[in-house]
Amino acid sequence: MANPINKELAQWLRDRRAENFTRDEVHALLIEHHYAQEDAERATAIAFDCPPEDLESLLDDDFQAEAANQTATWIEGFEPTARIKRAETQNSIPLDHGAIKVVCRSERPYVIGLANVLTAEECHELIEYSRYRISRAMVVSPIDGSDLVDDRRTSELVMLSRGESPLIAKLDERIAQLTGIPSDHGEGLQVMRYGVGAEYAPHYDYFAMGSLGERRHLKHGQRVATLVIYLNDVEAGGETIFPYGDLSIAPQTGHASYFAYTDEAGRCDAMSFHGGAPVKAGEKWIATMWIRDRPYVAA
Ligand SMILES: O=C(O)CCC(=O)C(=O)O
Repeated sequence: MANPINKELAQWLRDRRAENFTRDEVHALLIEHHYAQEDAERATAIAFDCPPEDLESLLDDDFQAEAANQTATWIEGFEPTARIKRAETQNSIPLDHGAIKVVCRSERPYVIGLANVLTAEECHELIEYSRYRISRAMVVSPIDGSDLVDDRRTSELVMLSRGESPLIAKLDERIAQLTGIPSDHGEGLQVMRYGVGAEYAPHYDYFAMGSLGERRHLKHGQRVATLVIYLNDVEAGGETIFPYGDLSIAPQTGHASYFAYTDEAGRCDAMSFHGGAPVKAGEKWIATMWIRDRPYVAA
């Protein structure tokens, strides 16, 4: 997810608009001031495509203070850190299909590598269930929160509903047992295929309050954790990477990476920045579950 637009930048954009700078001039100035291409495009779009009141809202001190202290809220009884306590002290977690094994742990970013989250048969079944339903993956538009095709996410995917088939219902329940978070906090499994060269460039899974588009998604709750389940072995590439933690996890059938990104106060951890590295040979299938801080009802 995108970085917030701070107050100074919002002010500068508003001033340039008031002085009748063109879109191209604003973009060129941002590049001249060493903004990354993608950030310059987003800022230009906010200045020229959003309703003026959206840009104005970024100038509000209370809003900026809230955005700087990015937090998730949670319902009573819910543990905002979303840590898997058992996986910190045990190497094996017995569940309905056998035992899930812990293969690696990182404290910050908080990542747990797991094996046997799904059996090889379940992985195969999930791929075949999804194969003919996938289409180009999208990202959340930072401008209005809608779905957007973006070169930073070049996989194909299908979004499954919670409990939509006996297999999916079983997996939803297994994930809830593993994480300790009720299955209705899950957004539903997304099954994704990456061909050679496809990737998901590093990003945050939590929503940034300072992003006009992402802010709209926060009314359905903040994301607190992600489970990425690998459904096949990938010949080369396709690791899940955590650039700030200098950590990468190679896909293996039935394995998973679990990462959680909120602390006791619900603050989101920028160290959770992560991505799916380009596939170099073969193809990569994964099933991702994004988990919210409260029961999730799709928009
Ligand atoms: O493809 C991967 O390994 C990572 C997927 C990912 O970043 C996500 O689903 O948020």
